[in-house]
Amino acid sequence: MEVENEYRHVLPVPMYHSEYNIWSVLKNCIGKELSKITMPVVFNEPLSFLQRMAEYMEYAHLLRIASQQEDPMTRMQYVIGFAVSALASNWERLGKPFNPLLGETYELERKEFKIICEQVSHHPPVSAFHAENGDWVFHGSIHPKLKFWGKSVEIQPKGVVTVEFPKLNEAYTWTNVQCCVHNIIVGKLWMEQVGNMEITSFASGHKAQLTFKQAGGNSKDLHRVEGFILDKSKHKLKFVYGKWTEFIKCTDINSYEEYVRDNSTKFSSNSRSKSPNDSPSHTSRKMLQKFNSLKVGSFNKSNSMSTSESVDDASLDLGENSVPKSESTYSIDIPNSITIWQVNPRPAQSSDYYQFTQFAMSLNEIEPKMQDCMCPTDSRLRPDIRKLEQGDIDGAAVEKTRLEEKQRDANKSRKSKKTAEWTPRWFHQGTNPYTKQDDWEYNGDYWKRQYTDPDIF
Ligand code: CLR
Repeated sequence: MEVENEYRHVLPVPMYHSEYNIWSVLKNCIGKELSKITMPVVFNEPLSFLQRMAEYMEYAHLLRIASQQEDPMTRMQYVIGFAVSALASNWERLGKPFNPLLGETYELERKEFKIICEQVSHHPPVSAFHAENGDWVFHGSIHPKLKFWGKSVEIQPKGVVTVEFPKLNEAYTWTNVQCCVHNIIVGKLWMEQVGNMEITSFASGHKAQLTFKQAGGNSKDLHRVEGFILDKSKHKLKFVYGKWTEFIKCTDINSYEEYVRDNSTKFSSNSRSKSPNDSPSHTSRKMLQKFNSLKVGSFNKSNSMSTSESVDDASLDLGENSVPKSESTYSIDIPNSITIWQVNPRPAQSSDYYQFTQFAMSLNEIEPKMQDCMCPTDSRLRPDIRKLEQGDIDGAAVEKTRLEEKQRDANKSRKSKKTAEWTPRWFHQGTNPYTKQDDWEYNGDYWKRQYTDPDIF
């Protein structure tokens, strides 16, 4: 883990808490492609999406630990830890990062990693990244697709991410789960990560099938993640569980089965439904039946070992526009578990600073050593983000508009001159060798620091 003391602890000034209601903007946008909507800068946080992507790296030490393990299953455990930990900084972060400008870049070099990100396409918005540290490589691209449903916004981070351990000739890939922002019209905004994540190891054939549960009114499931590690013949090897906001643990299948048998009450949907069938032993039996009938080959909804019997009837219980609370009394702690990942606590001042983590606080800092070698397209040099960070909201808005117009003009003149389309400088389009999906490949040149600067700011 980083010695974070070296870096900035807070932003220059606390955030401005606006009274502005997001619905007043979005009600005119139903059905529109959200990436094309200009949102008032008061909804922004002073980071670009490229910087937000670099937040995946906060727990990069897990990749180092993974690369040091002898056994492929243990490596998989730490890769799972890394994949889930990468989402933790999203908790309560409801500010909108700035859309990166075409050609914008962001670099970050720390003890455990260095990463380079580039905005490789504007419409549709695609951000590519490549991180490494000798023993591992982590790369991918993200094309966030926002769907606006009225009461909620659904964000699908399209694109595949890959971890490679070159010395071991091993690669893992997965796709990030959906993110859902609730209470757009009324109530307090809140966010959850939902869906299935399948992490595949191409060398061993191991797979991790994880389910990020929908709170859907059942507060017990809020932020919960659980699933299994399977070998190549779909045999369950380990049970993995936790919350993407807090921790990930791992235990063996026997301990898990025993725990389900002995703790049926914890696994039942609590006292809400009072049907005669809901006696603990009945629930326990049902849970085991369900467990035994799990079809692990195909990855469908019923594949996840639900810790609640029914989410549907539970949803009646929650006030429509409230935020589900995590039940602190409810904790699964299965014997023989090991903790793979544990979240760093948020800094005390976090709520005055866009709910930033300590790591996020440092991302827009221009460190002294960067002064004379920084790439001229680096997000840290964006004047609109800098102004928002300094609390100058009007100034930020002016700069944001200017930059967006400048980008539009550059686009137009490229089109009229019939010069070639924009080509990204550090990535080129290719095919992911493992999944065969479209992907962006790093050309390896960024850190040579020979920058020809397109003037984008
Ligand atoms: C979630 C984790 C994914 C990558 C990813 C892509 C887009 C991000 C999303 C993450 C988090 C939430 C996000 C979103 C873009 C806009 C949205 C930052 C990082 C914010 C909360 C939008 C708020 C405004 C709406 C209410 C209109 O792997």
